[in-house]
Amino acid sequence: MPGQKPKFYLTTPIYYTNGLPHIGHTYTTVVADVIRRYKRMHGYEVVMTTGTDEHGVNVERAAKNAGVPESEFVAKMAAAWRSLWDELGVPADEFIRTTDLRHVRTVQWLFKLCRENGYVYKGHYTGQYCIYDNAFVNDAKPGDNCPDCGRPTETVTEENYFFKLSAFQKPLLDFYKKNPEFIQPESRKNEIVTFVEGGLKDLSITRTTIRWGIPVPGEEPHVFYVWFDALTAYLSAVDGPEYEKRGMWPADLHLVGKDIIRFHTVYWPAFLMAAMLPLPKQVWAHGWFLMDASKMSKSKGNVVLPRPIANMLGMDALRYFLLREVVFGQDGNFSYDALVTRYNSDLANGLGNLASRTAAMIDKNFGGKIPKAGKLRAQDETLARETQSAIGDILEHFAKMEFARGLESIWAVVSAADRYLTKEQPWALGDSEADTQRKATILSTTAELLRIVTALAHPVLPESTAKIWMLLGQPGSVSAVELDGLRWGQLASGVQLGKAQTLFPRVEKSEAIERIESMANEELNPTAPIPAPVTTPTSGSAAAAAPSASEKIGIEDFAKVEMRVGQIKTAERIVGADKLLKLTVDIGTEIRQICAGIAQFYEPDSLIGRKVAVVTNLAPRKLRGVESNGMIIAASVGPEGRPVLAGFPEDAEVGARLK
Ligand code: ME8
Repeated sequence: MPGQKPKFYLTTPIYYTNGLPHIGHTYTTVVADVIRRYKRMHGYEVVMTTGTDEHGVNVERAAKNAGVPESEFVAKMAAAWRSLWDELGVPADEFIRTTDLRHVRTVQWLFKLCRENGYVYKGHYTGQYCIYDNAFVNDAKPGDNCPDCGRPTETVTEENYFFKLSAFQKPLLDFYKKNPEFIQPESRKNEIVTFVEGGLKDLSITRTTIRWGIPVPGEEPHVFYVWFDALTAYLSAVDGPEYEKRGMWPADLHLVGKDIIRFHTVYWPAFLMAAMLPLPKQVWAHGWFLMDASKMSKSKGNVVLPRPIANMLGMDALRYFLLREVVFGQDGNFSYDALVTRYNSDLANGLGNLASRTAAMIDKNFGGKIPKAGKLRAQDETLARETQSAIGDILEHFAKMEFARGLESIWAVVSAADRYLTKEQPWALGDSEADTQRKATILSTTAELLRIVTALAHPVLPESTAKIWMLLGQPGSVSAVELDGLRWGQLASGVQLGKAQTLFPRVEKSEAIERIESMANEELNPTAPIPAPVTTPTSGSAAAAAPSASEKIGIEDFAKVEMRVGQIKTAERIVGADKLLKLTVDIGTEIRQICAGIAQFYEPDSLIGRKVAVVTNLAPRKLRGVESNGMIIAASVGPEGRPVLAGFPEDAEVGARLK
């Protein structure tokens, strides 16, 4: 239809509900949100889908451990994922749960199409089975033990439905050839082509040993097995069987991590080919964010959570860091140190400073009204020309998913403005007419550059660029700027500046890191009955992250926390962490290393021999790179939260449990 916007449909993976989002999941979702915002500013109608993958044995187990029915367990988890994305400013346009009725219908419909077209048959699946956990153990060989419970597995054969994946070797290879952009980045494409060329085995897509899954209609107790169920969610989210009416399918982009590229570039197109449905246009597999060079996991105590970072530095800072620090497609290491360094240098001292000082000078010299440029000098024209030509380069980098290079180019423009101001020194000019004219030219040139930078950076820094846009008094909303029409010379002059805004307040690095880590510890170990951990700051956003004091818990919850009498054996300061002490503490059965945020209030030597209350069953975590295996209990006293260690006026034996 004439005048109708082109559509763009993109997805993140449908995340598992047996955990909560960490920085890795946040990365994919943030990138999807950035692309969504760019596409909208290019005039597209965009739908972004994310959601939760809720079936299977792991959920069955997790719900059992939590003592609740599966449906209740997944409802809670899905709500937590969804509300975190809302809170972080990356809300789903479509949030699909694999327990949604619309999804169940779509999976059953897709299966029916594949079966009618002759690509599904009944067969027998033989694998290693754990009779204690009631689950097949993937990739196990006869004689292997169950990785979950450690008991021996048995070889079991069950009736399954199979998908004829083997029939799709040639169609898939032809498809990759005809659609060279389908698998990105290029390096991963070779890996997939080699895998498919090696031959494809048929795929078991149902199970009778799993209860918690979508039933195969008329074939109970068969339920669909993980990937046939999960991948179909992308289609369910845009109306499944009625996809043509909605007009969003096929997906233009599936964003995934490199761990699941095979499922998306081999199984998924094969299922769709079998059902004779349109195929997605592109699958982009990015690399891993690693912590200390290894994959994040809760048991290792090295997961990085998004909320504490957003609370401390703002979500824009996290978004900027994730996209700027690592070349999209490659692995990268996450470090709080690098995060705060980038925040201070690029955001606080860079963009934030340019915006505030430009506004302050316009305020002072022109009563807060953006002045009109006078006669241009060569240096003004050069800056204008360079900024204009940077627009095209920056947009091209983003179109090619080269986020780090795109941001680097935007910040090169910011630096050029800084250099220009330093050279032209508008603050050193007087009040004569000629000087005032010159000041007007310099400041309007800088404001115009800032307007362009603000529009270009908006998809990555949505909150702060909206503030800068308002500060510049520009009409409408920055998200409504059409990037294709962005040109030098469109600054609205004569308009009144908006109110001054706090953009990126500079932070002291070690303090910021301590605060983030302390909030993360609270989120990972929400120990409601225990007084605030001694590393908890008392003011601002950290307080907001603390569990509500009015929430009641049962005695069985309290019993989960193991506290013992400990005796401090050694205590020393940690270089680069003003507030932390590294302690070794005898807890009766062993000597533990524990970090405590008490360095500003206790001399290390004064603590030696002291008996303290210790939480001994917390997952280990790292504070400023030092492992901490437990927590010392202290009261948080007074407005500055001075820690006072809990102790024992009567003698208590080391290792005795607190009840
Ligand atoms: O695989 N670095 O769900 P999942 C970067 N339910 N990205 C990371 C990451 C890290 N350290 N950790 C996770 C599943 N991710 C299936 C998907 S889709 C039909 C079904 C991101 O919860 C990355 O996008 O294990 C990865 O592919 C995804 O989370 C895995 O999420």
